[in-house]
Amino acid sequence: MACVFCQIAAHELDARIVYEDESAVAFYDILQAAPVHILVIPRQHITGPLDVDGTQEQAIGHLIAVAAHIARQEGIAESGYRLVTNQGRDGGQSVFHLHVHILGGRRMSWPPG
Ligand code: DGP
Repeated sequence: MACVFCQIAAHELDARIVYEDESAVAFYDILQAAPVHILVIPRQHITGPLDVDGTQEQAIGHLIAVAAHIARQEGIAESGYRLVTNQGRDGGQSVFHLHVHILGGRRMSWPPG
């Protein structure tokens, strides 16, 4: 079966998409861990941060820029937000298509659990 995030990017699976361009898509996480919890993904299927190579650096940097755009759009730029990318079992990764979580709308604690 195709990757669930590839399916969302292709509009084959429903999601609350808040941003998209030629290389990135952003949509609300189905498990809301904060009042604003949005995932930014590259359209290209990359399994996780461990699989990023030199040719993809610009696309990965773009995800951070998209996150800043979305933070302004969603009204959390001033209050602040957290970006999280999980890798593998100990990182807590559950979907194996690279994604950046944008978490905001409440004060985040540190260290994360
Ligand atoms: P991670 O654990 O870092 O791999 O985060 C994956 C996130 O993806 C998790 O918070 C739940 C979310 N997720 C999983 N399946 C779907 C889905 O079908 N739609 C949406 N919107 N989010 C999903």
